Amino acid sequence: MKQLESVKDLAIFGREPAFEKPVHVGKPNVGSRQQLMRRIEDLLDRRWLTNAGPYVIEFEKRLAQFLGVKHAIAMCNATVALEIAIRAVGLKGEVIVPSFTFIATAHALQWQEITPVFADIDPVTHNVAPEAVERMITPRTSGIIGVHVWGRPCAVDALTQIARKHKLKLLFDAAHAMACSHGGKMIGNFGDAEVLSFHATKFLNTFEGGAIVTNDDDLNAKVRLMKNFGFAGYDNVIYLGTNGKMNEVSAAMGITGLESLDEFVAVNRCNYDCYRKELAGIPGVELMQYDGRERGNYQYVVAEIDAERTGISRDELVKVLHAENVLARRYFYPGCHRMEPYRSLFPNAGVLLPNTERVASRVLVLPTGTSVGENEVRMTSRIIRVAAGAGKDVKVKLATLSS
Ligand code: T4K
Repeated sequence: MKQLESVKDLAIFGREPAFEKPVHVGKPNVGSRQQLMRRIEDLLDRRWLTNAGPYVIEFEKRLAQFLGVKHAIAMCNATVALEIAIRAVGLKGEVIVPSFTFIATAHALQWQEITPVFADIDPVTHNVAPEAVERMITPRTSGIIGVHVWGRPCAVDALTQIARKHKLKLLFDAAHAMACSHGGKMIGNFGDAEVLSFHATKFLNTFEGGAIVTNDDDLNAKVRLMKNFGFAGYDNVIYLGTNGKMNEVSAAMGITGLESLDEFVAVNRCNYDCYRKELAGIPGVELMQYDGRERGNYQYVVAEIDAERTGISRDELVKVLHAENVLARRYFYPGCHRMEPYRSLFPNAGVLLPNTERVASRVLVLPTGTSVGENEVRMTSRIIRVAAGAGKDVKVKLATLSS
């Protein structure tokens, strides 16, 4: 392991980087290779590769069982799943969403010419603030999409009440929240429907994939039609649909991953606890907390950097980490409202989003997952401690490097 005693040992001062190869946020969790390969051989032998094959059916069944939800509909990715869920529940006009989310949440609406109206977040939970949501309701509002950012449940109960009171549809973007609970109940059981992502970087992955989960029988039937072009049988299309199907290789990966969920959580939890210990007491570096009373997947290790106390900004710290080959990320910088087409459509949106802007400028997502171990966590933490402890020197050095 690289010796890192003082600021001069950092790679930005010309020393060798801490890691030869990049250490990523979001390196995929992979379950038993043997089981996966056996399943892939099996599906090749069967020559049934997609279109509601046996593995997709099994994956949906196991997923629904795991979440304690009536229906799980596997999809090609969470963005298409969101688009389908939005259409299936009949959203139109305006829909209230946080801006502090991955761009897909907003795009899934705008793609269908529905206006995403951005509501501000709670600065502590990073999730959309119910009072901000209520303030944004207009006669054109048809629904709310809450996002369980970092897998921490958003204000599910308050949002449910607001939706009931104003007769609005309620969806949850649960892309981060596979295997997480709220009030002891698994995420997946709330609102009209919830959408999970199984993208490669997610806690459970199917290479690319997603699912709509719901307890509503009618919605289930509608979504199943919609994700398969509206086919109700051979030669019989009874609805407007698209292609949202999951393929068999993805489902095989999903089933295999489901069998290793406990192991994934254990590794993530261990990394998180190690970061907690290693980052403790650094002024201006605050690690996000998980509620120990709920189930969590610990897939995101999120630090907030207070530039006034560390002497360097989050962005400067990112440069220091990248020079060491630690590819920490600035999710969800700069916020959807500062990306196109929203930046042009709503140039002044930021005025109503002060917490979003502040959090987006401070958040740093650190590497974890099953390909990250104690060495990477301890070294990453050490780099942060050394850099934050000598903020002024780092700032000056970075300025000379960029001039
Ligand atoms: N809603 C929310 C709240 C979401 O966060 C997302 C996706 C969605 C909806 C939409 O879900 P999907 O339609 O994708 O199912 C990544 C993911 O691509 C994206 O799925 C995810 N959120 C978002 C938070 O992160 P990028 O632009 O950061 O991806 P990229 O390619 O930079 O990868 C991230 C890191 O992971 C890199 O450091 C490299 C590493 N990586 C990535 C892949 C794909 C690997 O090590 N191996 C890999 O195979 O968006």
